Amino acid sequence: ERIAILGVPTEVGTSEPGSVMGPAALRTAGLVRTLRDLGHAVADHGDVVPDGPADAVGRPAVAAWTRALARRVEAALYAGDLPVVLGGDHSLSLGTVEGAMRHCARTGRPLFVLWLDAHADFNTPETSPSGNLHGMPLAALCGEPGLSDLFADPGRPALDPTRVHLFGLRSIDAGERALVAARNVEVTDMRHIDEFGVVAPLRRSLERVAAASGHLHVSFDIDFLDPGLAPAVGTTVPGGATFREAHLIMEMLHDSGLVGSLDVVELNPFLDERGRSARVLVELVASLFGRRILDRPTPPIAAV
Ligand code: DIR
Ligand code: MN
Ligand code: MN
Ligand code: MN
Repeated sequence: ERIAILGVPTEVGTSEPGSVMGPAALRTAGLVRTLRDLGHAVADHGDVVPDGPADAVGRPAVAAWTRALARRVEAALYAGDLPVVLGGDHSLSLGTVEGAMRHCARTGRPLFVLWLDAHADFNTPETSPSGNLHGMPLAALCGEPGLSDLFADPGRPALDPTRVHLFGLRSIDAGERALVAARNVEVTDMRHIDEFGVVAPLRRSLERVAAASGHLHVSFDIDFLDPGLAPAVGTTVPGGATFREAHLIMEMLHDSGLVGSLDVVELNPFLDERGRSARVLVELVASLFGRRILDRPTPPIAAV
């Protein structure tokens, strides 16, 4: 695999400072070296520079990152690279997904999004209790009103919410709960994982992507993981995924061969314990890119 690393040191979408250091911490924890050791051709393209004034705040600042990142992601995909975007708060996924959508519009492949997160990130300015834009990217991407100024192209087509899979959900605000249901977003919440495990819901999703020859974008918010495992995030929620659950998800994603782009977001190294969370993320990304315990033939999706 040819992998293009893009750092996005932004925290303009959140009120808790520190995730601006996320890309540096992931590099320090050995992400690039680890992927190279797995045999991939990895190019670290450094950090993206926002397309606008460096001291912008609020929505214009988010839009400046979206414009810059969408261009870089689209270019990487066009070049045949698999972009791995290091955050930075989750508002950056506006840019990754806008870039991936432009690429998919060219190739004719449908875009599917797997959103690994404790939260739904489906608030609008009307429903958001915090006003933080990292709680709104999916609503914006799916075309909810009042958010089009965050994109490079305000007239862009919306992401199909029925091709979005929220996975690991355990904190949702009242307004966004109603919206997620009304838009038919696919949801695997923590209770479902407790009852049935991660394999059944993920396999169903992967089969759907495979049947449609889709591009799968994976957006990995570190708060998907249990805070005991990965404490370095501003909005921890108890009862998250274990290492074993997350590890199995990553291995299934690798075996599927369907992942076309990846975000790793919301790592806040200022809240970490001696790099522990950053190292856990590197381990999990390594599994997504083919690290395995024993060599075995890649099982077909249906047999995973
Ligand atoms: C909350 C928290 N739903 C909000 N969202 C977070 O502010 O909209 N998303 N932390 O990752
Ligand atoms: Mn979250
Ligand atoms: Mn967040
Ligand atoms: Mn999130």
